[in-house]
Order: sequence, then C-alpha cells, then structure tokens
Amino acid sequence: MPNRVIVGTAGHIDHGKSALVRALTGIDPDRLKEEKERGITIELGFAHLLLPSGTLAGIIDVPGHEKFVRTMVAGAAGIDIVMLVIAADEGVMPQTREHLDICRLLSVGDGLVALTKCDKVDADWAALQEEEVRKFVRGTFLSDAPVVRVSAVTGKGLPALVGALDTIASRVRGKDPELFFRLPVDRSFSMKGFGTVVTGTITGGTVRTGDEVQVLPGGPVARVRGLQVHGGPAESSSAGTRTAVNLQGVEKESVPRGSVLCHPGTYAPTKAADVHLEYLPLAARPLKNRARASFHAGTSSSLAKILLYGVAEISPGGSGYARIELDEEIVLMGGDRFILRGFSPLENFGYTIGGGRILSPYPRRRKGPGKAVPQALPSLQSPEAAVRVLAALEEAGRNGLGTKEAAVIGGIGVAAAGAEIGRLVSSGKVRGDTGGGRYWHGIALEETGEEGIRALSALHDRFPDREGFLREEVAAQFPDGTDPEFIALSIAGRPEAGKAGDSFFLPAKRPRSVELSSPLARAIADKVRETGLSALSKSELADALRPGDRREFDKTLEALVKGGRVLRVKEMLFDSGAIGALKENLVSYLEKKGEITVPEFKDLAGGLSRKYVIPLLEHFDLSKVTLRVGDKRLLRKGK
Ligand SMILES: Nc1nc2c(ncn2[C@@H]2O[C@H](COP(=O)(O)OP(=O)(O)OP(=O)(O)O)[C@@H](O)[C@H]2O)c(=O)[nH]1
Ligand SMILES: [Mg+2]
Repeated sequence: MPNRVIVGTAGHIDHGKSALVRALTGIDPDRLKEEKERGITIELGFAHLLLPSGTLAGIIDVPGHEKFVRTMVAGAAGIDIVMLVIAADEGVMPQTREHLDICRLLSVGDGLVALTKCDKVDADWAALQEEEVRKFVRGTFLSDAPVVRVSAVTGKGLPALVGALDTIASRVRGKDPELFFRLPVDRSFSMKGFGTVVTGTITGGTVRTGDEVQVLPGGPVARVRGLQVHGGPAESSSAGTRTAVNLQGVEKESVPRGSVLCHPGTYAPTKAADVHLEYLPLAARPLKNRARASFHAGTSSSLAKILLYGVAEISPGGSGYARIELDEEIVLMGGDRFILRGFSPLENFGYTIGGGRILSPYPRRRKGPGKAVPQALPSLQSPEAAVRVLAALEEAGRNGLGTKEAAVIGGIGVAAAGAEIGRLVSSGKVRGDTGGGRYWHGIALEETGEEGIRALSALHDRFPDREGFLREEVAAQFPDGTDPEFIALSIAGRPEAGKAGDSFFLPAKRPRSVELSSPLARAIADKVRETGLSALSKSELADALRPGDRREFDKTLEALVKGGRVLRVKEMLFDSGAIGALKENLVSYLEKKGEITVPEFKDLAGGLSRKYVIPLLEHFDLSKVTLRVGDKRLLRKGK
C-alpha cells in the first residue's frame, strides 16, 4: 500500500483553487453543471495525485464563497495538509483569513501557500505579495511553510509545488488505524446498478468489504457491498484514505452528508460534549455564557448552546472550558476538533468565531454546569493517553466506564484503552467489577462508599431488628440507578461496614447483641452441656429452665447457636464440646478400622439411643467428616 495523505485547498473565492487542482491532476473538481456555469465551486470536489516519492495524495477542493464556509469546514475536517491558495493579484482576502483560522482550529498540522495567478502580475509585485503572505501567516502553523509562486494557466511553478507537497507529505503522521472505524460522510449518491454510494475520509480504523456498518446518528445497519479507493476497487480501506463505500440495504437519503459510518456497538451519537474552546480575536463581542452558535465537527453540524465553565464570558482572543449542548445528535470522539460559527437570523450565513477540541463526547450530567471548571477537564487535554483515561474515569464518576467508552473518550484504540485501564487497576487508582466490564475511579468508589454507609445506617434505623441488608436493598436507597455491584464494591472497602454472607451491616447499628455471658446464657449452656449427647429440643430446654422472658430465651439460644456454643441438629440441641469429642473418637476409629456401621457408632457414642444416632451420623455426613456407602460410613478423604 502506498503512503497516503489528504491535501485540502483553502482560500478566498475566485483565487484559483479549482484551477490549480485541475492543473496539478488533470481532474476537474467542479463536477456540477451549476458550478461550471457560474464559475464557482459549490460542493466539495475530489481529485488525486501521485507524488514523485510514490505517496498518493487525495485532494479535496473546497468552495471559497463566504456562504459555503460550512461546506469548506466539512472538507477541511479530514485533511493532513492544507494548500492555501492566494491569488497574487488580490492578495490576502477575508476568506483567506477565515479558512486559515479554520485550518488552525481544526488542528491541520502542515501545509504550504500557493501564490497563484503569478502570470497576471510582474515579479516585483509577486515578491511584494510574498512578503505580505509571510507576514500574514506569522505565528500560525504555516509560519515556516513554503510560499510557492505558480500559475495554473502557464503551468509555471507547478513542479516546485508538487515537490513541496511531497516533502510535507513525507512528514505527515498518519491517522490511527487502531481506532474504531469511522467515516464521516461528505457525499452520498446512488449509482445505477450499484445503489447507494457514500464517500468520505476514514478518520480511524479499517473497513472491509462485507462488513456490517451502522449509519449514525439513528440510521440503519447496512452491509458494505464494495469499496473504491481513488477510482479502483479495494478489499479494505484504512484511516487517512478517501474511500467510496457501496452500501447494501439503505437509501441514499438515510446516509446524508454529516452522518457517520462505523461498526455497530462502537461509537454512540451524543447531544453534549465538554470542550476546550478558542474564541477568535476578530470577534466583535465577548462570548457570553449560554450563547448560541453553530457547531461543526467532521462533516456534521448542529445548532448549539455554549455553557461556559468557571467564567461569565470569554473575551475575543481568549479561551476556556465549556459544555456544548447540541440541538441534534452528532458522533464525536475525544480529541476531535470543531468549529463554532456565529449566525444572524437575518442572513443565511454566518462567520467563524472560534473552535477547539472535544474533551469528552459523553460528559457527565451536571447540576447547573457553568459553575466551576470540572477538575478532570484539563487532564482530558493531556498528550498522555494514561492521563486522559484516568481523567475520563474520574469524570464518569459512579457511572464508571467500559473499555470501549474509555477508548472513545480517550481518543485511542480499544486495545490501548484496555492496556491503560489494566495499568490503572494494578496501581490501585481504579477498580473493576467482577466481570471486568466496567471500571470506576477511586474517588467515585470513596464517595459512593460514604453514601453507602449513610444508606446502610438509614436502613438499620428503619429496620432495627434486621442483621444486615442485601446490596440491592442498599442500592434502592440511592436516588439514581447506580449499579448495585459498584455499591457493593465501594461498601466492601469501608472499615465501618461488615459483611456476612450476602448482607452488609454496620456492626455498631446491628440489633443489640445478646450478652453471651448473661446468667440466662450461662444457664442454657450449662443445661445443654449436662444433657451431653442426649440432646433436648428447644421446648424441652425451655421446660427445664422455665425462663421468665420467653423472647429473651429465644434470642439468647439463637445467639448461642450462632456463636457456636450450641449445635443444632434437626431441632436437637447438642453441646458443641461433646460433639467435638465424639467427632475425634469417630475419626480415630475410622482411621484404625476404615469403616463404621450404625450399631458400631451407637457403641462408640456410649450406647446412645437411635433417636440421636441417625441424626448425628447424618450431621457428620453433611459436615463432610464421613461418607455414607450403603449402611456404612467411611472417612472422607482429607479428614
Ligand atoms: N490568469 C490566471 N487565471 C487563473 C489562474 N488560476 C485561476 N484562474 C482563473 O480564475 C478564475 C477562478 O478560478 P477558480 O479555480 O474557479 O477559483 P476558485 O478559487 O476555485 O473559486 P471558488 O471555488 O469559487 O472559491 C477562473 O476564471 C480561472 O480561469 C491562474 O493561475 N492564472
Ligand atoms: Mg473552486
């Protein structure tokens, strides 16, 4: 596979972007009749160019008209290299600026300036314009970029332009093929005999012929019937490649521009995101909290409300953290760039006011966002994936995160997310549930643990007779549907809580424990010991002792059974000391003789009546001392 890059044009209307693409590639990017008639670009145009080094450059030609900036943003979203086209006769114009701002905000990494129409000016003028251009790009990512003088009419300078593109292409860092597959659709049409075809630049992962793909937001699942890459059929296509996908089972109307193709169960569309945004210096007024703007990411856009964190407004040229609330669902990933455009209801076009970076596409629900900057947001900007994943878990709070969501928020592949989470679990900063499907930050664990203790305490107050409460009962005390397993996990780590079987309790709040050294307890224990192996039932014991308070007697007896002083076998109450001694005799008998019959056991127990003999033997079977074979007992292995 040759190395691939995506080159996008940018620049003011009529400065010669499309003419330059045609001169470079022989392909006319203006396909529409209306474009040819009016001599302007309306839709995105596509071409490709094989660079001398063998790198294949996909070219996206954008419109320069100020009414079509929205289309330009969609085109610029996937590009690696910008070719900023400035006509030598006109120089820098409003959309030259706006397009450069957009490329900068979209974090386009590299590019060059094509100073075109040089056939229309003399060399002195061209030199003067070149100087102006250098001043113009100062301080931006193009400050050291080549400025190449060209003419699409005479072809002068084109080889130098191709050479400069090749040099830049060689240092482009490709898009990540480990990410979940995603293709923001920039064109959708139907082709006779093929059905629906969509095109776009794959921004992550790989798609193959035969794959099931989901159209988001809200679209159907379809099958990939075929792929085309730069005019030829392909079995698969990966991140960074312009690709045409022939889809089976969907109409073109259900895959419009702005929708996203992905594999089912990977990305989820969202109506909110936490972001870091930059507000452009040319804006006329400060950006106010709750301002409305149009939001553009990938090839999609939506009207949005901007809720500022920590400040009431951002001055022109400033930046800050914000929650974006979208009117329509969009597919977003951590690290995605976006553009904000102002709009005035009186005109049908807007102007670029800023942009920035998605920090979390699945932000936490917050009461009254706009108060303070959430602690984890700055960490979500970190270049370190480990820091971002930990911050994503902190943000997720008690909802926790699965590995897939962590990958989408962290902007990394799912294998990398799994590895980062594994390291965080080993370091003790993060805990997972037993199935390993969900993970929580230590802070969430701590907070939920505290709330769990309060819930347990309230349950003890309401049900003073209960010894403990199941995790589901504790979970029901939480206002939202917090995962009971997570609640159990968080309470289990608390020193103030105890656990018996499946129940949690607060030792301090359990029903007042019965005093095992009370006179009544001693009387019961003594009586049981006296009767030895000829055990009494509870009512016989009560008759013998005649306790004043029958309820107290019941409680005390239960406590003695629970505490292990009295052994209950089939409603008969034995002294556990006596049973222990009998067990020792039995074991040494079996060690010597190998087996024991019922009559032999009766003798061993000192001629005990059959009423006790059978239940006791069964007790030893059940407690895995003996093994019954026919009418004999053998010693269990390991005893
Ligand atoms: N003399 C001369 N004319 C040029 C050159 N490049 C483009 N033109 C002319 O400039 C006009 C606009 O060129 P386009 O390529 O359509 O400009 P564009 O930047 O694509 O315009 P939009 O897509 O509408 O923003 C056309 O009439 C071209 O023939 C050049 O290098 N020299
Ligand atoms: Mg054009």
